[in-house]
Amino acid sequence: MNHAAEPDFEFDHPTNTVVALRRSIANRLVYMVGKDVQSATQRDWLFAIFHAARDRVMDRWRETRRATHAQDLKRVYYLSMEFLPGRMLGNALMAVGIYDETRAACAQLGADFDQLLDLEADPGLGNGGLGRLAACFLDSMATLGLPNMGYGIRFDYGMFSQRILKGQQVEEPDGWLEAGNPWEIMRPEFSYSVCFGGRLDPDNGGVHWIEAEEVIAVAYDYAVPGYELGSVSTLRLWSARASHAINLDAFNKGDYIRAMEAKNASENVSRVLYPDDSTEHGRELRLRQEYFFVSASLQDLLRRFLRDHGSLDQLPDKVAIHINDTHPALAVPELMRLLIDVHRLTWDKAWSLCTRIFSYTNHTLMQEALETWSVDLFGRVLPRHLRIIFDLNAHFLAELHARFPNDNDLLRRISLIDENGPRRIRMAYLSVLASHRVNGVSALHSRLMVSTIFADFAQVFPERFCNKTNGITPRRWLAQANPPLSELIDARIGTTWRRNLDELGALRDLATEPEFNNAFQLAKAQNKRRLAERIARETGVVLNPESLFDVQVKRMHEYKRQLLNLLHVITRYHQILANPHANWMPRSVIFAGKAASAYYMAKQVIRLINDVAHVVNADPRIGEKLKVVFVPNYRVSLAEIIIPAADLSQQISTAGTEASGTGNMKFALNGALTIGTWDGANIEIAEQVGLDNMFVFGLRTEEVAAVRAAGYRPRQHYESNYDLKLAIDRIADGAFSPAEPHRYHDLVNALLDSDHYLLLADYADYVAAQDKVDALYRRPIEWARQAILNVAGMGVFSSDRTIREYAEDIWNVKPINS
Ligand code: 26V
Repeated sequence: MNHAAEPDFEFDHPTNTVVALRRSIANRLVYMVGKDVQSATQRDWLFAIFHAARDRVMDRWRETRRATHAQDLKRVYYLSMEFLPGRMLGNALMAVGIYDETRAACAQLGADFDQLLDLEADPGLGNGGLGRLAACFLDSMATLGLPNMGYGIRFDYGMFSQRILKGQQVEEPDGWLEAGNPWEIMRPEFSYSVCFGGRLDPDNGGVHWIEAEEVIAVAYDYAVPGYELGSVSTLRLWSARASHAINLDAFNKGDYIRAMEAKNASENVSRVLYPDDSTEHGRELRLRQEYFFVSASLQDLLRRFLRDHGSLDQLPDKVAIHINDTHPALAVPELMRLLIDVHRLTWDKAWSLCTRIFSYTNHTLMQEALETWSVDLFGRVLPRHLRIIFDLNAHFLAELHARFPNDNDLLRRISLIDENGPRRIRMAYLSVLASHRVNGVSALHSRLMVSTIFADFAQVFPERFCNKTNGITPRRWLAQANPPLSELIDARIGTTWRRNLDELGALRDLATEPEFNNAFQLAKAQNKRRLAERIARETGVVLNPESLFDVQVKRMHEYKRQLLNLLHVITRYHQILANPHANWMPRSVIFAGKAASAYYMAKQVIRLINDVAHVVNADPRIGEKLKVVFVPNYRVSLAEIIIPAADLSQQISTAGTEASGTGNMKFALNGALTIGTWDGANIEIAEQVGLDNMFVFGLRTEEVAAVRAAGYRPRQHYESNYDLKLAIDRIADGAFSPAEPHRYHDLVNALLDSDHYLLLADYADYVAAQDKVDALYRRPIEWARQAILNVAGMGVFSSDRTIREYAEDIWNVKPINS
């Protein structure tokens, strides 16, 4: 029934005054939550405010959908296994422009607004940079008014929450939905059947998929409000429900409990996020998750398209599908299946549509992180898709053979099926083959991409490959996370930098103006006090807010070299002990990050950081000259507190390994100086802010390759560098683990025998760069000047710039005309 057509269907559009907000919150508390001022818990208040805020997004949400439909605009569908949107309430209130008004309304109602904001669960539906990038992109697409929808999985349990027990990481489940979620809207009318297993029917040419198990995907929608409600996008997450067909059989036989077990098993598909940012080979549930959300998303977008358009010919004019890393690459065979088996298109027609619709972003060059699936497993779970991939490969290799008749090795190398050993499907190759554009995420990464993992494809399809340097949303990462600095900037250059970040360039002229320079230092000091209080509360470690805050926060990975940072910490400790009365610049070294639960080396590094922190922080000879702390459970909401408080940003991956990094951008935007290698987007940051305003050190990509080619011997560095040898010897002899002296035996041996990421080769230059950091920090005005120049140079790293480039060069989509 279409209520909107009925003459008496009237409703009140909410207004945004403090009085109106106060009434809305009270109404929502009474009529939605079912409480009143006397009985309301903190959570009740939070929900009431949430609903009042959502009411103010609804009109624009409906209007966005109506206008996209009425203008028949091309849409982007952003397929991603991971989204890390962060808390939604503060962001929504700022997008609507009622943050201060809502705080005032709460004060009048006697509710503590700031405390309530901190109560919201932080949706951890991702591992790290890749998921957070997807969230920044949705924010930018909404702000720019680009018609789009994000598709992903509504995991019941997101990224594990991390506790530190006796110095070690302990993982605990993150039941972020357990207390209910006031922002999501269940849309059971959008439910789709997704099938697994079964077999192909030989009687029907072997292409009919029969006897499969069925799971139902149910849509849950999240409004993504753009800044000043530019438009409101939708993030649609799929949750698995058992199909009734499964249960009925057992139920009818009287076995209710068995029926319920089957129900649970099939709903497991959306139960939990894989907490590995590496690919887990051969994990069937992961394959099912990928197919589950891709199939539901494609059925949903085809339904929407066919509702509005007669013929599938127009599909590429109205639909762009983006594959965020290879996790959604099953979209390729799934779209082929839907077009051929369901919509009865010919193979050639279907393939020609696919290659105009798909685009793909590669996010890592690490061999071990490139997704492949065993042909055996794949064939058991998705027999029809395996057949499609084989047929695709046959077509592709036949064409190639015609183009390069004498190069049989090329065919072997480039095949979608890796035949070295038990056969595996190469998902990255499948993604490249189907996409009209393939991009890397920084200039260096994109260059390396076409010279290494996709070198053969770059020969065959040179026009497909391009670069789209990552970006971050200034709304969350400056306006929301850093009120003191935002207010300062607003007062001097106005407020429109939030949607045009290049305006920060105007701060260059203020860098040496004493009043601004000083106010900038005060803003940083305020953020440092806020962080110090938080760290004291959570860990008991008391930091001096006047010390240099030296920060490395990111996933724990050997290639990110948290251990190199720690080697410098140990060296500094020894140097202070050797020379206690020298004029040391006090430093607080802050770490945070999760290790994949099965990643032994990464977990050892966490433990060593905590052991070193324990020894250093308790040493009375050190006092405030050096403090070390590991802050547990790094996540978006913690990043929003840590990043604005940093003086120094550590971006120290081995050159050629960090595809881009986005934390590096967040720190610089918040006025930290970077100590970093010539890697990922660090290089482009240096180009924008100037090499003089950054501490660059270490081997470059080509030098890393040369050192390895010449037969790298880490022991040479160990033996010839006194400080380095001392640091490693102390780890090895149990100085930081006296109860268990050999605790770090494996770590030390890995360093001395192989040191795959060249920590020892970069150590001396890193320590020298750290000495320059101290020297500059002794000159606070000069330090602040350089930090301001960093902020001023960050315009290009707005995700708005990134998304405009995707829209023009990849998706060919235009904004809503409003
Ligand atoms: C996984 C693994 C697993 C095995 C060991 C090495 C390794 C390295 C990276 C990964 C992550 C794969 C995908 C990913 O999250 N990439 C990240 O994407 C960000 C957004 O583009 C980018 O800023 C990060 O540099 C990149 O690591």
